[in-house]
Amino acid sequence: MNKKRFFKYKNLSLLILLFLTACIENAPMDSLSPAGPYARQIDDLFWLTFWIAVGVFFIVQGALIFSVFYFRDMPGKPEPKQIHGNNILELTWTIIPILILAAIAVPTVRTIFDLAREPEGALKIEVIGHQWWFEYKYPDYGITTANVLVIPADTPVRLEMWSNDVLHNYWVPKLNGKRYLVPGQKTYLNLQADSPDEFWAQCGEYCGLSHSKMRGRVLSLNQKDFENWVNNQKLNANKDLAEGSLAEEGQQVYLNAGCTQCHVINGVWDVQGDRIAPNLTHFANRNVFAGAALKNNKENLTKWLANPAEIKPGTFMPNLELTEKEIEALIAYLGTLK
Ligand code: HEC
Ligand SMILES: [Cu+2]
Repeated sequence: MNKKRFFKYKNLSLLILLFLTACIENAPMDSLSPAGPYARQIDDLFWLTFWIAVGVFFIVQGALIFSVFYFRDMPGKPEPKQIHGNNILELTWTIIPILILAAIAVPTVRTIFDLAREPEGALKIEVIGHQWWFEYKYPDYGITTANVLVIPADTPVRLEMWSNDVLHNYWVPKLNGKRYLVPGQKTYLNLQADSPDEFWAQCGEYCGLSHSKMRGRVLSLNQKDFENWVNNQKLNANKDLAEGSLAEEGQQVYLNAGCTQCHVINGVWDVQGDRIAPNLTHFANRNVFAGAALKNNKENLTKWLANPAEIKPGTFMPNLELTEKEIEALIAYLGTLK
């Protein structure tokens, strides 16, 4: 095969590969497999519109192909009758699309209003966007957490959202559409998951260097597990670590290396008011960190504490020039924050 042809085929196969990625099963960001009533409402509307569009496509293309063949020029065939300026035809193909659009508008507007309404008996959770992670507050329980939004399954949740810095956008494809997080203004979004499961979230608005790493998880738990989770989150962090243990050493590093300037661990370093970094009180309970860009394990934490900006360019967590030993101790300490 000559070089030029090879590249042509390579591009084509890349394109096909790209299309095939859309067919992955159980893709976590698939908005076509809704897992709750709000996402399902959107999905229903999508399919209704889609099938109407498919109908229009085949009728229009059919008429086009028919005309091309039926009226094609042939020896001895007279010119077909010209219909330019035919009032009845012009009116027909203007009125039919108007009727189709009007028919689609009714369920569309109804869905928009349905999705915006505050559901009865909803759990209220605040979502605050930061460059580049999501913070969650439960005003009814006095809980502050980050990255993993924990909700009760089969229960409506009302998110009240804003941004701490620039525009962000909260998107959990399997649970609802996108909604902006705006500095100085509140926006609202309803979520509900049918059953206990884990969902992926992503910031949907370009918000700076590490926008692509501003992700999240939504964990829906059954009622009992959710209550246990709430009760555990309300507790302060355990302060009584075994004397001389690596974790205790890590706590000392935490208190002395400047971490407390930005982070809060309830009961260990209580500060009133907001901090610019994720609350770490129950850090070990979360399976991801740094805007869900990383799985919460020793290897990733080592990389993160050694040089955060290498993982998330532009991050506001500085490189604190920690020694290997300090990092090891810190990780042991973070592991006690259940
Ligand atoms: C100047 C502020 C600042 C200081 C000081 C700081 N951090 Fe951070 N830290 C942040 C910010 C901001 C994030 C969130 C970064 C992101 O996800 O983009 C973060 C994230 C983290 C995370 C991940 C938390 C999560 O749930 O995503 C851990 C763990 C962490 N920091 C530990 C530490 C430790 C330990 C120290 C002290 C050695 C420290 N940080 C010092 C600002 C700071
Ligand atoms: Cu963002």
